[in-house]
Amino acid sequence: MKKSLLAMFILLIVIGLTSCGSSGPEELHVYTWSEYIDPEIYELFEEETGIQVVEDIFGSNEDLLAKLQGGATGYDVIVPSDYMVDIMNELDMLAELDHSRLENIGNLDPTFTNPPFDPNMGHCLPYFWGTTGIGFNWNDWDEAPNSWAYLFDPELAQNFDGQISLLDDMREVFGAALIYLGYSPGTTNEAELAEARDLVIAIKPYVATFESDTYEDLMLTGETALIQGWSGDIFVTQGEDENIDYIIPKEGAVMWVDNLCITKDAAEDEDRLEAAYLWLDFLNRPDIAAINTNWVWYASPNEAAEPGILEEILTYPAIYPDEETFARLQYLGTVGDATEMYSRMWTEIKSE
Ligand code: N2P
Repeated sequence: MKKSLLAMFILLIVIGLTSCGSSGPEELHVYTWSEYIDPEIYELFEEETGIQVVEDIFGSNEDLLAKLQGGATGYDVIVPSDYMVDIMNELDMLAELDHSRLENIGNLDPTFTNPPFDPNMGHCLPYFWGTTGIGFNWNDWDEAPNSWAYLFDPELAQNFDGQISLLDDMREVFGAALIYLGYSPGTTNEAELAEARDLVIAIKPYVATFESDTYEDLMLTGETALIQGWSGDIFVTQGEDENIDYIIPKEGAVMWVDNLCITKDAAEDEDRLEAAYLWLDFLNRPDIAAINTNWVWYASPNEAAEPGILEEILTYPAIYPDEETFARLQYLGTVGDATEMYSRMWTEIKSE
């Protein structure tokens, strides 16, 4: 009798321990851009999976890279842009994607499923894409400011003395200045880059701030009036003040694709990896991708989500550019060793 009681007791302990070990992931840590997801999606995901998403924010691809290279562990899913995926792949920082764990992968538009920076989505899934242009307020204009000259020509920029903001993003600021000068936004030519640097230094007296996270709020409060910014951020602001608008200047602009990637770090732990796959697949469910697009106002690479996306988003030429505009868009591209030159000249701008 005593023995069987003991056996039963041991059995109960064993059952208890096993069920504890297989309780699955409870948290998922994402490292992403500000205001880049409808917060409701975190709740829906938790309701369905029991996994709580913990979000941390970065302001530029370079900040993301520096944080990870500085030894930060614990991030499961990160959201680098095109050229940064390239860099991170080179540095072997991203887990390989097992497509068989992603039921919804077929919802993606084939235009985005074999990007040059990550052939056949070997490591990442496209999340959103958009452009980097000019935000302005119709109160100040009869015709939209359709040239980077309004920001980069000192004569014109001084009209907005103290009301200009530029992104706190080395590649984006150089990218816009280089496009204005007629060069490639991914130049590795020192003289061209120096010219772009001098251009930014010349207008710096009129720049209120270099900001990437809350810059659109400054536009709403009227602190800034002419800004370099990301399409969706500015369109969301327009919802609160209809005089705010966004334009892709005639010289052209940067286009980017941001991507959902699982870190190598997360791949070492099956619980974390499982949570990351569930998250990537959840975001690619057509209903969820549509909710998200309708909140962020960026273009979605999820084709199956289209029926759920607001008509005004799908037909907005600055979100889904027409062919003529598309032809003026350029990726930043990787610059290899020239990154150091960019960093040095960026510091020169900042410390001027
Ligand atoms: C969202 C920022 C979009 C990221 N606030 C641009 N790569």
